Formats: sequence, C-alpha cells, structure tokens
Amino acid sequence: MADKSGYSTEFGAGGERQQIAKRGTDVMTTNFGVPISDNENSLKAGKRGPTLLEDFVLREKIFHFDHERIPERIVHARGSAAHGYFECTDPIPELSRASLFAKKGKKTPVFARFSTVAGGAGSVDTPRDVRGFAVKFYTDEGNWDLVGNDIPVFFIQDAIKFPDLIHSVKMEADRAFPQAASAHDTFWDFVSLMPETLHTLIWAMSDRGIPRSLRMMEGFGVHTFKLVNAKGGESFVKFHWRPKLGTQSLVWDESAKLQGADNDYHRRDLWEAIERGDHPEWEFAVQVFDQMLADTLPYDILDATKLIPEEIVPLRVIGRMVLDRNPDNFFAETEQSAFLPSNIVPGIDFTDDPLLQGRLFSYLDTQKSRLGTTNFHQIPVNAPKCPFANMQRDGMMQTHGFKGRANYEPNSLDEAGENPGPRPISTGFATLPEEVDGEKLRKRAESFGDFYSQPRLYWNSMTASEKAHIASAITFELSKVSLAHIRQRVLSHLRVVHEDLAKRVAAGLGIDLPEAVTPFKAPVDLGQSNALSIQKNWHVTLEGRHVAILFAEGSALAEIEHLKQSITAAKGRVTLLAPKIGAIAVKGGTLTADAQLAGSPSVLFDAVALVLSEEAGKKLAHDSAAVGFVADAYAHLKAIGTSPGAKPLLDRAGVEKDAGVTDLPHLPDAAKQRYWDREAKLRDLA
Ligand code: HDE
Repeated sequence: MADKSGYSTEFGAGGERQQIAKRGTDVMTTNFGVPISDNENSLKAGKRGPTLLEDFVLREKIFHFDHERIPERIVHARGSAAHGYFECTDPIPELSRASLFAKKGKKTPVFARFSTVAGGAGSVDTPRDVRGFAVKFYTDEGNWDLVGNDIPVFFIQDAIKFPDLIHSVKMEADRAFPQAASAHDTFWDFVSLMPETLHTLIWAMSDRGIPRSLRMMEGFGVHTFKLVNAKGGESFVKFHWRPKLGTQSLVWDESAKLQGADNDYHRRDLWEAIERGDHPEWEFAVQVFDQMLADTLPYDILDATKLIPEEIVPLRVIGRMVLDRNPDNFFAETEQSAFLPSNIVPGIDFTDDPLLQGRLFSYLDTQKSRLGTTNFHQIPVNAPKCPFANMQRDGMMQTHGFKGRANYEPNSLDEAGENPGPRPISTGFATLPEEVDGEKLRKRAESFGDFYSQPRLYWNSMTASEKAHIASAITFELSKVSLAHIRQRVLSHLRVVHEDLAKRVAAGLGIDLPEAVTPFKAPVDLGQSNALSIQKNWHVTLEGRHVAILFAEGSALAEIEHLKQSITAAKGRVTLLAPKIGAIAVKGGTLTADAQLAGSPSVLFDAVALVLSEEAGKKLAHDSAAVGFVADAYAHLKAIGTSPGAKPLLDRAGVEKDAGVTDLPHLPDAAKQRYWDREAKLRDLA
C-alpha cells in the first residue's frame, strides 16, 4: 500500500507495520525505507578523514541526483501545463459518436500543455515563435490527444521535411546559438528554399508569434480530421480553441524586453491566474464540411499549410475548456506528459494528410527516448482514467503485477475456470473503410502546389498596423541574416505574396528588390478573412488585463483606492508600485507597494497609472527607472492614466497626449485597449 506521497507503508506485519505507518512521511528514509539519522555529514574515517564507500546513504542520494534529468523534448521543450475539464455545450451525436460530445453538460477531465517550439526547456517565454497547444482529454473511451498549435497552419506539407525544418530553426549546429530565435541564417535559408513555409511564416512574423498570455491564444488542431457517427457516417472537421479573454499579443520591443524582465512571464501568468481562481477558459469549436465543399476549394484539405476561412465554413461552438488546477509537481506531470496525435477515440478519425500521418509515428517513438520505456502510459498523467487492459506485458519500469497465465489472445482458459483476460469488442475503435488505389511513388499532389495565395489572404486580412508589424518583423529577422543571397531569395518570394510587403521589407533593409520567383502554380485571389486579424476581433475588456499604479510619497490615497476599486470591479488586476517597497507616507495615510518600481518595468503590465504629487513627479523625472517605465508604456502603445503631478515625468519620457493618455478617472476604460495609431508617431513604420 502506498500513502499519499507514494512512500510504501506496507512493511512487515503486525506491530512493525503499524510503527512504520505511524512514522508516516515526516521521517526521512532511504529509497528502501531505512530511517536516516544524519543528512548533513557523509560517513568518514575520522572527522577530517576520507569518505567511505560504505556510505549507502550518500551513495544513494548522489546516484539518484546524478540521474534526475531526462532528455528534454526535441521540440516544444519549454512548456507549462494545467489540469481542468472539457464541457460539452452543444452535443453532436449526429456527427460523432465520441463520448465526450454525446451529452450537454458532460464533463471530461483534461490536461493541457502550452509550449514554445524552438527554445530549450530553460529558455524564455516570449520569443517570436509558434506556440504548442496540446490537450489530453481523458474520455471514458480512452485518451484523445489533440496536439495542436496557436497557428492554424504548419510550415511544411510532408513529415519527411520535419527534421530539416527543426534543425534549421534550432540553434546553429556548430556555434549553438541563437537560442529560441528564428532570426538567423539557417532558418531563413531553409524557408527561402521551401516556399510551402510562407504561409505559416507570415503568421509567425505577425503578432500571432508573440502572444500576450497563454490564456489569450487561439488553438488549432491544424490538420483536417474526420468525425464519425454511430452509423459510420463521416464528415471532415477542423478543430478550434477560442480564448474567452480574446486573442491578444505583445509588441515586439515589449516581448524582447520581457525576456529580461521576466523569463517566466507566460508560465507565471498561467500559474498565478489559476491560483487566483481566474480559471483560463476557451470555447471549443468545429468547422465541419464534406467532400463536396472540399472539391470547391482551390487548395487541398489534406494540405496542412492551408486553412479554410471561417467565412467559407463557419465555426460551431460545441464545448468549452476550463483549466482550474495547477500541477502538484512539474516534473511528474508537465515534463512527463506524453501527447500522441495517435491517441484517438471512437468517433474521430485521421485523414491522409501526409504531415499528420508522419506525426502518428513520431510522437510514440520520441516518448521511448524521452521517458525511457514503452510503459510511459503507466505514468499517472498519461494513463487513461477509464479501465484499460490488453496482452502487452513486462518491459522496463513495468508497474502492473499481472495475475494469471492469460497473456495471449485468443485463449480458452475460461473453459478451465481461469481468467481469460480482455477481448476485442465489436463497438471498439474501427477505422473507416476507404478505397485506396495508387502507384507506390515519392511525389506530392499538384493540389498542394500553391504556396502564395494563402499568405496573401493573410496579408490582405490584416489592419494597417498589423501589416506594419509583419513587415517590421521580417525586416528585423532578415537584418540578422548574414548571407545576402538568402535575404534576396526571401524577397523574391515575398514579391509573389504581395508586392507591397516585399517593397516594405526591401526598404526597411535598404536593399534593392530582386526579380520575383516564378511560382509553380500562379496564386489566386482569395479576398480577405476578418477572422484572421487580432485587432479586428479585439475584446474590449479589462478582464485578464493588469494595471500598474505607480505612487510615491505624497500621492493621494483616496485617488489610488478609487482607481483600484474601479479596475477590479471591471475584473482587471492591479499592482501597486512605488520607488520603495516599505510603507510610504501618502496623503491620507500610509501605503505599502506590492512591488518596487525598479524591479517592475512597465512591460509586465497592460496599462499604467501615475498617481503622483507635484513633488514626486519632479523627483521621478530624474529617476531612470521611472522615465523608462513611462517611456516604454508609451512606446508599447499602452494606456497611461495620470494625475497632474506626473507632468514632468511624462515630459521627460516624451509622452504626447492622445486617446490612450488620459486622466485617472478615464483610465479603467482606456486600459481596455492598445493604441495602435500612436505607433506611427513613434517609429518609422516599415
Ligand atoms: Fe510536433 N512534435 N511534430 N507538431 N508537436 C513533438 O513530440 C513532429 C507538428 C506539437 O506539449 C514531439 O512529445 C513531427 C504539427 C506540439 O508535449 C515530436 C511533425 C503540430 C508538441 C514531434 C510535427 C505540432 C509537439 C517532441 C511533422 C501542430 C508538444 C516531443 C510531421 C498541429 C507536445 C513530443 C507537448 C511535440 C514531431 C509537426 C504540435 C518530436 C514529426 C503540425 C504542441 O514527436
């Protein structure tokens, strides 16, 4: 028997056993239960003498420590996860027999992990990157893992290119830098030679590549999957997650500065939100379509570099996910969680998407290398919550003690009164029959051959400010590429995506535009899809947003309290900042800050309020932390609420009045937005 902490208490019998049980887990023991009397000193021959090999306590402790690390994930190494539930809000039995979609109100436990792709496990949270969005549903007919991303398309069409893509984006092989960054030669070399990457590339270069919070990201299953109903009727489906707080992003300079201000910005935000009871929530929606619709599209639904605009196939919301519990132990749960696109349940099925098909092998394979055993499904976070049984046996780290002789099937042991073990059931998972006919060949379908229409659709769907961000991001990344011919080749592709984009990047770099490439397939005009823009779909709300109130000696307590109250009433969050962390004399009493100004730059907040007396305003105008705090909030297009005393500080930080620079009473409203129009005043937009 194991107690809560996993320490064995089943030891001997009678009194001896009771004594151990009473001892509980407050007594330190070796891994084999021997009580330890001294955890400070190793066993030596004489106080200053050599350490003895005999010291099993020391040996065991160091031995275990030496092997604490496991290989990090080859991609998506840095991630954060939480437990929660999926709730079906609109059942779809007519489309799928999956049990989690069967009944309104039905709840299915989930474990969701969010990750960056390129950086190592100890890298930072806010680099420009795609984010992983992996959800494990513990359904009552087995685990379903929807292992998606925050971008609805992928860089490549065929799994055979994945190792090349990842080698190119990770730190370069000889020098081992840059860490967690795509702005380097090998990545841009690869993508410029593989124009199928252009669509995901333009998403990654847009504000989607720098999310504000893991709670403010959309998620996508990316591939086309199938839904299968009880009668075997099938439809195609794409899966979507939509964050309750709306999709929000950082601005580039802010995301770069956050890497210094708080490496764990996203991880901390997710953890703290759950601890506070602000449970992150997403709507779960499906885009369902049939072969007839698929035939009308000018691209292939099996091509993971393409999306289907919501304007063509609308989203149907069928559920919601709420994350309400942090892991107890990061290693045991988050690190050891193993997501497998091949984990599928009756009612859902794969398609022939060649990227998906390759993934079905890779994820199972990689767990053996990462977790060391084929029995990784027995680790609690990976085990289904429904019963499971088969004839698979033994292997490293086997924890099940199987009883009886039935480790093969069929058997007739039941006829001799023995337990025959599990047998297949006709209602179990059955792959849909599909006629397949074709030559064995290494070729790509021509229907996969248009690489430019969808990046153009994306570009055309952005606001002016979003376009500027894309052009600036590509300019920035290419400015870090040292080989001129790579920059040229990228531009020659961008010209086909959109002449305007190519011109802006060339101008930003200060180089001439090269000839455009001749595409394999001429792009077609797909119009625009407003659903793709973050800014056009902004949720005007304070919920999930964080406002800093900066005060100092002489600030008016009543003003601070009133402001704090109105922000929290609108579901915003407030942190009080002051130059000093100790109690400060303010007008009307004393006040203690939650954090110190110099350690809390404004990149950590969505909006700032400056509640300052005239004297403090003058003083802080000569404090570089205060000036940087305000100048960055302004440059990052945030709302700034000010009392009149803050004027010298605003002047010193170069703040000019605009819709986002308000007096204190208007701040709670102003803080619901970013001020994109301000950007043109602040920098030469690409
Ligand atoms: Fe992954 N990917 N991937 N990927 N992927 C992994 O599996 C792979 C792809 C995604 O939080 C690895 O357990 C191949 C698309 C997420 O644990 C590995 C291909 C999408 C995660 C792997 C792709 C993803 C991974 C590394 C091309 C979005 C993190 C560790 C065929 C739809 C899951 C692991 C977590 C992780 C392989 C492409 C998402 C090596 C071969 C497309 C969210 O198996």
